[in-house]
Amino acid sequence: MSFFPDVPKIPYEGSESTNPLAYRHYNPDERVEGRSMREHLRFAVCYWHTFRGMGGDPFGPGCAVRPWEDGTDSLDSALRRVDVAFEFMEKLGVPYYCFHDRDVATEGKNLTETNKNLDAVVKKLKESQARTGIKLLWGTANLFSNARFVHGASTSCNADVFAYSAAQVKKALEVTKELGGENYVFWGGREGYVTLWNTDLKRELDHLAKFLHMAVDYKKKIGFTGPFLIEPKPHEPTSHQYDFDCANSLAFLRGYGLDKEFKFNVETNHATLARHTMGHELTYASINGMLGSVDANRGDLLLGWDTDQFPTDLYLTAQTMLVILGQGGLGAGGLNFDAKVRRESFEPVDLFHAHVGAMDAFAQGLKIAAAIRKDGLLTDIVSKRYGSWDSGVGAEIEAGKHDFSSLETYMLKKGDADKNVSGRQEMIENIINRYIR
Ligand code: XLS
Ligand code: NI
Ligand code: NI
Repeated sequence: MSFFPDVPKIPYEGSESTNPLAYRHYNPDERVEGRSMREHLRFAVCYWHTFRGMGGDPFGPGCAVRPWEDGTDSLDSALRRVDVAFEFMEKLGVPYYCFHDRDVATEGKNLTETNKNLDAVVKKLKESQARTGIKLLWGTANLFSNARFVHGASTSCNADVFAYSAAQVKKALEVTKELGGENYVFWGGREGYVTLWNTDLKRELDHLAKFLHMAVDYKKKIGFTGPFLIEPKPHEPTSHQYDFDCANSLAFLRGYGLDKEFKFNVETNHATLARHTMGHELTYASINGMLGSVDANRGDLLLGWDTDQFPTDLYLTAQTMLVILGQGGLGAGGLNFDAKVRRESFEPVDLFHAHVGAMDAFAQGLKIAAAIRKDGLLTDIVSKRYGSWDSGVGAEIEAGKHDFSSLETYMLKKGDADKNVSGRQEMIENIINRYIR
């Protein structure tokens, strides 16, 4: 039985194609900088938006047409969704997927029953992976939807909720390992606060760190070898989320002795919610050796929330791929489309249009980034801009040969600093435009 009878396997047809359900740039075996596009991009479909999203918003319930849904949250429908998901991913030709425990299986009336439901679906996921070759990029636990997490999970004022969360993440880790998941993600969810008047900030941060230390201990105990990834987000649903952005999260991890055990999963829309560009967040993570994976989406700059749109902007994808190529790839990480079709795009085929366009935008971004790197123009401009540090007093400062007194002597003798040169921003932007095609 087919759930998408009208959609064939998406072919690669080249840049001249006008077929909306064909790749114009994503040619998995095509080599760029000595590696296939498949290896560079490591695309993942996210289970929660693509197979659980119905298009609801604060003003109305979901109205997506999903003929395979029977309106229940039964185990039967969870198992049917696995078939939907794998048909979709096979047709797309995507190598990975990501999930939260509660996306794939429904909660039971207690933790024992909930774990049993999860095991039943995991069995089917495992079989489907073996049959199709599609793999799990990362797993995670939903510690935010159920009412018990109203005050947070590991940062809840209710110690029992901390305990429940520990049990849930323990299970999610086991399941991720069972499915050969290549990473495990921690997104803060409700780990933050809405008002400081009722919040013991220090105690909550201590608890968050304690929880992450326990997760690291358990990871080692069961021999899960994939990276642990923190996914920063500044707010939503809380007013202030503890993993605010990469810089803030790195300070937290270092402060609690956790920085060697974690990297980041950087999400575009979270970067912009923190009033950073994605380029900033990626670069900050990368220069600190912390860039592990990417939640590839985009926000709507006119709206102030996590709209999770599919990425189609070539400046964004090119800049993202520049940082990724610059650090020699994402290792075990990948590009996860943490993105949802608009409420107005309610037909099943829209799920294909969304992914095909986003994959193509990244494939094109990869080619653009590789062309920029090959010419070396941009790196030349930047290294020339810092040329004063390559010799003379600059090189001496970098080598630790100066202090305030010696620099005063130097400048008193010289009288004034050398003249500055232009930053040439407009010229550089024009150069970048030459590559965007
Ligand atoms: C929410 C997050 C979430 C994580 C996984 O804003 O992006 O979807 O990626 O928990
Ligand atoms: Ni995300
Ligand atoms: Ni998000």
